[in-house]
Amino acid sequence: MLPNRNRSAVLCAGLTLAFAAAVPVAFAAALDYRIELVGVQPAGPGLTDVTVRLIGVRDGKPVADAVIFQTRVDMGPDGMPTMAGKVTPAMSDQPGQYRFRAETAMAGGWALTLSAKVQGEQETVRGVVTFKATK
Ligand SMILES: [Cu+2]
Repeated sequence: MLPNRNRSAVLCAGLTLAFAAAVPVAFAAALDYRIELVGVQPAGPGLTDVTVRLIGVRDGKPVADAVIFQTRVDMGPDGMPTMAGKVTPAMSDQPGQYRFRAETAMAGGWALTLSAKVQGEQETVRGVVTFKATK
């Protein structure tokens, strides 16, 4: 049996190790994925279909089955960050690709911001793609 003093030293070392291991993993997750623009398609007056792809940076492979739980579209790229529209998820036929119908009331530069949960990763993956709406 260890004397009391040594015992707490061992406990401390254990905690430090746990933190050292946890922090790099948490930061690695968000950096390991990237959200890229695949295509932009006008979908009627004031509507634009935007397709993005989620890829693993290390292997360059598309990541399917991610849960995109937060979306925002606004005209930040054209200096109007408060001008926002509704974003509705749409069906995508390609694994690793995610499609959205965005309300784009004005022609010009828009930004689509996404937050995603990837299976098996604790950290939220966030990404922004910019695109031009024609109307
Ligand atoms: Cu605007």
